[in-house]
Amino acid sequence: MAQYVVGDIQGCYEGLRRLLDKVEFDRKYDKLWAVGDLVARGPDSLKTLVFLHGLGNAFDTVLGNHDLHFVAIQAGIKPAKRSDLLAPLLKSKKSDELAAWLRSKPLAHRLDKDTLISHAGLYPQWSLKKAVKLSQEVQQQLVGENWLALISAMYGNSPREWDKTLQGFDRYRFIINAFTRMRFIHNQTTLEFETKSAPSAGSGALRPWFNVANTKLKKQQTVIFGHWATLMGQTLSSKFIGLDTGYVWGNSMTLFDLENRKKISIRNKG
Ligand SMILES: [Mn+2]
Repeated sequence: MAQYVVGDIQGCYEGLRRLLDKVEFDRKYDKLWAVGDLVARGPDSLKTLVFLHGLGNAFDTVLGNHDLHFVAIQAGIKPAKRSDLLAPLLKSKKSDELAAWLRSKPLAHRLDKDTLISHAGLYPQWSLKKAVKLSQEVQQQLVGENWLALISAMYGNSPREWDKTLQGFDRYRFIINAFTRMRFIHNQTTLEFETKSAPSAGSGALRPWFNVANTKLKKQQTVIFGHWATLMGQTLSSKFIGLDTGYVWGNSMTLFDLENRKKISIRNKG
């Protein structure tokens, strides 16, 4: 039985299938996790979701910003952007069921004692245990009767700093932003959403989240994440495993084999 984590798929069904074929993925024996952003920007979001949903227990995912945004569009809270290429998914009869399925997923998940996956990474003040607890707080809301209010309230950049006394939508918005949109951190604690480029230096006031010291993270622990295509998986640390290698932008899609800790990629032949 092999266990894999795949990077951002973003509706690139054909690439996903080629990557799974390359490792001879067998849904009877193997398990696939995704780091989120299953949909949007690529050509086949509907086919991708139908396929992944159809894998049943052989597949699971954490939520990415594009997955949550699809849930918001599907619920009528946000208008669809043409560049997201979501029209066939939104028109499909399966759209309700697929959105509800995504909504039931966590923001962060511990694959084992020492391995966390989330879409954007781990906020430097949180332990793996804390991350899962905060993810569960939001997940409870997303499957509860007030989910629509939360989906409406999740947009926005503030608060930018974690404070354990945060409550209600401010608390949930920070947790969602940290797990799905984080890249750079300003002055050790402040989420910065404006910069999307790759980090040019690991010092100064603006650092990638994984270059901010996390005293709660144990030596043997690793964080697997996606979201940051311009990184191309380069964190310069074996503790932080970046899997978004920008297939949707013409680069490659990457799968991480949890057993041998190796990355396998395929190129977008565009
Ligand atoms: Mn993303």
